[in-house]
Formats: sequence, C-alpha cells, structure tokens
Amino acid sequence: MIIDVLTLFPEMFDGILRTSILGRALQAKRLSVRLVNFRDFSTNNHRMVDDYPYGGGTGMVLAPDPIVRAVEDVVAKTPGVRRRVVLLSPQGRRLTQDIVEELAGLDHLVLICGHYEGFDERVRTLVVNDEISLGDYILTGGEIPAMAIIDAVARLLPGVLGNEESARRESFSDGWLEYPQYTRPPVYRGLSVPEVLLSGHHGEIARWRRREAIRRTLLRRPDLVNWSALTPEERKEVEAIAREENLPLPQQIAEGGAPPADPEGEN
Ligand code: 4GY
Repeated sequence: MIIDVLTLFPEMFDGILRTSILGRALQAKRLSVRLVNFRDFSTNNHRMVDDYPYGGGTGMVLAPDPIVRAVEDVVAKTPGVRRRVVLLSPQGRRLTQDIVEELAGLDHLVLICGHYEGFDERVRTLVVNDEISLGDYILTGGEIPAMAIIDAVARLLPGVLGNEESARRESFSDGWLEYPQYTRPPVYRGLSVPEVLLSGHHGEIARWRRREAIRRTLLRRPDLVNWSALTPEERKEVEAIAREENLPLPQQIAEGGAPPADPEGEN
C-alpha cells in the first residue's frame, strides 16, 4: 500500500515512521509512506499556502490551489488503483476499526493535513472523497490523526504483525473489551493475581476471561454491545454480571426471549 501524506510539517512524521512495527512495515515494503509538503506546489512568489477568509473573520484559510495540485501530482504518479483521498478534520466521520479495515484494503491512500482555520471548501469539492475525524476535540493540525490512521492501517497489512500478534488480533475482534491481564509477581504491593489464572485449569481460565471481558464492556462501554447478536452463553453471562453489578438490561434481554428471527435465515 502507498500512503501519500500532504502536510506543511513533514518532519513531524520522522519519529513514528522509524519506530517499531511501522519501521518494519516500511522496511519489508508492505507499506510505502511518501511525505509531500504542499508548500512546494504553491505558485506564489513567497510560497504562501494560506490567505484571508472571504467575508472576514479571524485566522487564515488554506488556499485551494497548492493542495489540489499536490493531490493531482500524487494521483498522476499512482494511476489505476483503488484509491481514497481523505481530509482529516473534526467535521469528518469518526475513525473506527471498521473504517481502518476499509482503508487497509486500498492500494493508495492520500491523507491531507490542514492547519490554521481550515481549508477552502473547494478542496473538498474537487479532490476529497472521504473526511475522517480522530475524535470530538480540536487539534492544531491533521498530522496526529494522519499518524493514527497510518499506524492503525499498517498493523492490518499482510505480513506486518507476526503470527502471534495477528492471532491475538483475531481473538479480540469478538466485540468485547480486553479482559484484565497479569504477569509476575503473584503478589504486588498487597494485590494478588486472581487465583484462577495460577490454577492451570485452561477451561476455567477461558471462562473467567470471557466473563471479565463482558463485565468490563458492560461497565465501561455498554455502547459497544450488539445486544441482538449475543450468543446464548454471552447472554447468560450478561444477565449474571448485570445482576452482580446492579446494571439495567435492554428490554429484550431482561425478558429472556430468543433473539428476533433472522428473515435471511442465516443464524
Ligand atoms: N479532531 N480529527 C482533527 C483536528 C485540526 C484546522 C483543519 C480531528 O481529525 N482532525 O482537530 N484537526 C484542524 C485544524 C484545520 C484541521
């Protein structure tokens, strides 16, 4: 996969691109990241990329021409592939693992990082076909969200993580948060590792982990639970934990009814 990053601050990416798994992905040629300073595409004598907003107001707006020409340049250099041109901004759709997976299937990703008060709207109209936000807060630029996307996408590319890591990834794509983990020592500052984890009973350990993963998700991120897709075992655990923790349950689960019939007959 080729990722072109359009940024006024390419040096911000030096550190993460050399580090650990990303460095390995680049080394192994699974991933190529090209940093493009769109100031190089300014036709202005002073290499300016921003200008005053029409209609007045504070701050500067990124002018359309340097960015549009930079996108046209990277597109011309990378023809005939599955491509997405992404603008990073708080106005985009919030980044999720589903979106990361979508992006990881592309051949060419163009990430546009802005600064100042934002982009001339014609950048969106002319060259952008996706707009993504890292979250509901305001940064000084799109570089950190671009780094987050590069990092999250890179670890999904074939051959980037080792076998062990990719197996781990599979087993946690089951929709629950991770269970609590422990390593040595068995007692640390008076806090013991749960007995069951030292027992060697693999069946019991697996059940404990599933229960604690469910507990953690119900307590911290109930918004992640797909209530209509629970297996009968998960449903039992959810009911038991909800009782223990005094948590409310959605109606259909409290009633103990079967999940609604699937008209496609796939379940
Ligand atoms: N949040 N998610 C974000 C951001 C800064 C003005 C446009 C975010 O993606 N980007 O806060 N970006 C702004 C600064 C220009 C980008």
